[in-house]
Amino acid sequence: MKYFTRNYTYNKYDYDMSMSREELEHLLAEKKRRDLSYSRILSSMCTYPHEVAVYAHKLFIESNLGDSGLFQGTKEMEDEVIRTIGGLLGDENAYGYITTGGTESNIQAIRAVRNRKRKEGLRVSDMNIIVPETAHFSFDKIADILGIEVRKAGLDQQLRVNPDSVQEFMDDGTICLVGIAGTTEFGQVDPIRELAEIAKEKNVFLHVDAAFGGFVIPFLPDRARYEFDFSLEGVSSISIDPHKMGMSTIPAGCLLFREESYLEELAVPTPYLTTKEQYSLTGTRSGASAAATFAVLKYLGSEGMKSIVDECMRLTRFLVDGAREMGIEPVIEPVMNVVTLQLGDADRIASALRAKGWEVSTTRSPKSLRLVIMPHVTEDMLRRFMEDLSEVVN
Ligand code: 0PR
Repeated sequence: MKYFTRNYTYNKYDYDMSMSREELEHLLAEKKRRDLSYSRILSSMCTYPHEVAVYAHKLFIESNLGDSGLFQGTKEMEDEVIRTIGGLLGDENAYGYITTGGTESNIQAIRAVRNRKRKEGLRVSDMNIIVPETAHFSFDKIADILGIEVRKAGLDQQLRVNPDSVQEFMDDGTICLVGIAGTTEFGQVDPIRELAEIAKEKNVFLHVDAAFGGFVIPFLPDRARYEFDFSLEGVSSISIDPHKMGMSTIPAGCLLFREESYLEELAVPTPYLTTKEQYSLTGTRSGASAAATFAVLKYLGSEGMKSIVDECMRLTRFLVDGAREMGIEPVIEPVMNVVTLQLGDADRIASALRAKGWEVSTTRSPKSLRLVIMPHVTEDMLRRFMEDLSEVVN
């Protein structure tokens, strides 16, 4: 609009004046330069989405699964994604939907059990769930939002939840146990089989948080060592995130229940929409990331996913071997592509590495330097990283 551009003075917070397309692109490019590039990031559980994910995302950019009757093609893709991921996790007849990520999936899983137990007559204020000490902070949000107590069970030497500690915390108010397949800080897998047995015996719901590990464990050569999915009878629900190791676009999580009735616990009537009820936490919901997830699964197939995990694991070992040559041991032998290095002064080393341009993180207990070897990490990147690491530790 000429009228505005004539008197235009650049003020980033002034929304009364419009900007020319050229000025806008310039401003966006400037902002983009302020973002970090993944080529220096060793702390994130996200990565560049796969190229086919970006293509599908753009193609379905306006699609809204919140009113899925309007977007039947997208809905078909979501249904197929649920079947495919269910199949990957030992039950292609699992029920669920594509969430915004691990946080929503965890909230919704616990909300479904809470609703069921409330119907059965238990008071919410008397309910508790038991999570490992290593649980993601989404469980602190759950305590707050759902108003139930979250108890944190202790760990064994390998930083897996200790089933005895879980049992000690259980009482008549325990509505759910949580196990983690791929802990945020250490990439460790809890003894899900043992938790599943306790859950079955005590008739308690078991939720498995596989937000990170769900797209890793099924593709590991020694996957049989890490039973975590619906093939264990006691497992009731699983969260698994396409926007982490699934290489989809953000936001894409996935929540699956073994029994449809738990999904129904989440339903609210939606009188003026094309569908009768809705079970997602958000109303309007990205169809684009559902399409992106569909695209990655179709295009890569399990062979393609396996080769991505293989490469991440090769680089994980490359990093651990390099660290050992410097006399640094990992906290646990990595199960998946998360490396934690024992360093007395991990915080100082992390800031020295940041000063050299590396984004790294540290763990709380035990304190260590934490590196996530996502698909954007290359051997060359790790060589340069290790040179800098050896400088800062010496
Ligand atoms: N469950 C587990 C085991 C997780 O690791 C995470 C996130 C969640 C649930 C929650 O998932 P959403 O963040 O999708 O809701 N773990 C990382 C974290 O919060 C995610 C992350 C991603 C961290 C990118 C840093 C980063 O740059 O620590």
